[in-house]
Amino acid sequence: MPFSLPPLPYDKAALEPHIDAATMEIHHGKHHNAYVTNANNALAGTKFADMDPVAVIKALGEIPEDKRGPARNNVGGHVNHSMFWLLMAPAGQGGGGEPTGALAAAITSAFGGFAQFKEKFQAAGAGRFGSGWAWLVVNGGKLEICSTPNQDNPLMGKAIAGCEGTPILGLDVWEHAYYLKYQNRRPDYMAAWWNVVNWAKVAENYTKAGGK
Ligand code: MN3
Repeated sequence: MPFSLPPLPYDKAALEPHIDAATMEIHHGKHHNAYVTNANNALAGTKFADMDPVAVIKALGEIPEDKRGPARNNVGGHVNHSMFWLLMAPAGQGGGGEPTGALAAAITSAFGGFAQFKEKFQAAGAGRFGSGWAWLVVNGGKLEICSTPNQDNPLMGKAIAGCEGTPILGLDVWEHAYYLKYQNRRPDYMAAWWNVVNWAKVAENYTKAGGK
């Protein structure tokens, strides 16, 4: 099966006013869709075309050199965005609030508290020059914050992405994720985004990633 665009798990207007409907429509229907199309074109005729996209980005080194760059950008973009949509939910209906249980305890242990965690995570996003992502990862069972350029993902490994681990939360800080509503104000977008973070999904990711 070639890569395919997953449907949004909510209406494109469901994250208003924090993330506007026009941004969601273009981000999902145009940007994410283009990563899917380009990923399929890049890997057509190779064994990687039918693999799980997460497995592909973990095995970039095995991809023929002429296809590796397009795979890194486009399969990376597909994986990152497929995760991103699931990490959000309408405010007050699964979105926003604070983590609970083991994840909350791990965040307090690693960063000193939820407020300190948010501050550090936003700093990672604000400090990413140009386009990229901020991540909360489980690395060796412990929580860490990092950022990657472009469509790199920590699963690509430290040598490629500059950080490593299993991402459990990710924030897209490409201008296409916020420019229509927030223009150049990336910090305002990041601050509003907490209102739609789906902490139940992050907790599920934390458990699957072997967080302890
Ligand atoms: Mn994006």
